[in-house]
Amino acid sequence: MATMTAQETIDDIRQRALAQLDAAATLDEAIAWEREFLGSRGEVTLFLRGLSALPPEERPVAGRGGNALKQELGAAWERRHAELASADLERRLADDAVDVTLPGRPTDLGAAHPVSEMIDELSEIFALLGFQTVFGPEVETAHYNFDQLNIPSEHPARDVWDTIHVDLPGEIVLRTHTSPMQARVMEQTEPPVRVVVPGRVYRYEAQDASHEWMFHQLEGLAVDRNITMADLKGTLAEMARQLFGAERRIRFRCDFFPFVEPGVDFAVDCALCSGKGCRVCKGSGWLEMGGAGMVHPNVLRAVGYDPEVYSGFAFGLGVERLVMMRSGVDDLRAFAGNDLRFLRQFARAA
Ligand code: YSA
Repeated sequence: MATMTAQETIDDIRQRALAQLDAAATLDEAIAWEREFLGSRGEVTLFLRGLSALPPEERPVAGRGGNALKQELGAAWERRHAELASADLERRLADDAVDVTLPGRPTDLGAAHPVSEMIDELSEIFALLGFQTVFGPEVETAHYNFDQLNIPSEHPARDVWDTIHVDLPGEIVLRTHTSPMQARVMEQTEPPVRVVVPGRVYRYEAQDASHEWMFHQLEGLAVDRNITMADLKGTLAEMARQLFGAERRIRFRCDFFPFVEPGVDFAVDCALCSGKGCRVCKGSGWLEMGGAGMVHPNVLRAVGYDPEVYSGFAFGLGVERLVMMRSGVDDLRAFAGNDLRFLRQFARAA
């Protein structure tokens, strides 16, 4: 085959290059085309590099023609590349388009734990009765957990509390009740005092349908001149009326706590069996909600209050038990059991 002249070579490259560029359907193909013809080892580049090997009389024409071809193909590539890039963008926009008219996907919403909800509700009820909500430490000294509550170290009542001790210098415990906050609050406040103290408490205790080793209490304390047992009964009766409704029965019976005189236990009739007797109320028809009483003069004296001038009442309610009686939960262990099926029943609709 006869060798082509420089002009023929240029025409041949132009023809193939333009046809191939026309046929490039994607950006990738256009980029490969540019490498093939205009890249550092592309056909046009190699042609221009080979000019020195041509006979001298052909060089000027071949040089001009080659450079013109390079510019022409470069411009053609810019156009085609822009066309394909814009088509590519259109396609991606169409593919990724969001249909804003579609209904949204529902999100899993969290909800407050039923015990937290009960604490909030109790705080509101007691706020309307003039009580302020305060919080105290869960890791507590034996001084506040026992001594300030008229339970000295040799007192037999100290054994009752199934205490979990913390391995720290001094006698440090996980508080067994919220009552240590009584002394902490009174030490910081002049009477009158009216506080409620919700929070976790811990006891080394066997678990059953109405007992956990970690549970919540809500302590109440009111100290002023002329506070009587009638104030205590009226306050707890009003709380029960607001929580459970007027038809539920409540009961006060004598009980002993070293930090009250006299002391009572406070119960409501069992919601699970309507007072007939079941495993939760242990057949009695009543479930104890808390202990209460008139603050012992020794407790008032220990914080510098004069028991001849001031008197007060206090109570400690079991929060899980209040939820059980209100919502018909028959096993207290469910509250810390982490079963979402149980917890979801309490989630309010958003
Ligand atoms: C008594 C007199 C006062 O002036 C002030 C407070 C008190 C209450 C006292 N500090 C106390 O802790 N009494 S208690 O041991 O009887 O517990 C109070 C309530 O906590 C119980 O009535 C019960 O509702 C709940 N409770 C007790 N042990 C529990 C429990 N709830 C779940 N699991 C346990 N293991």
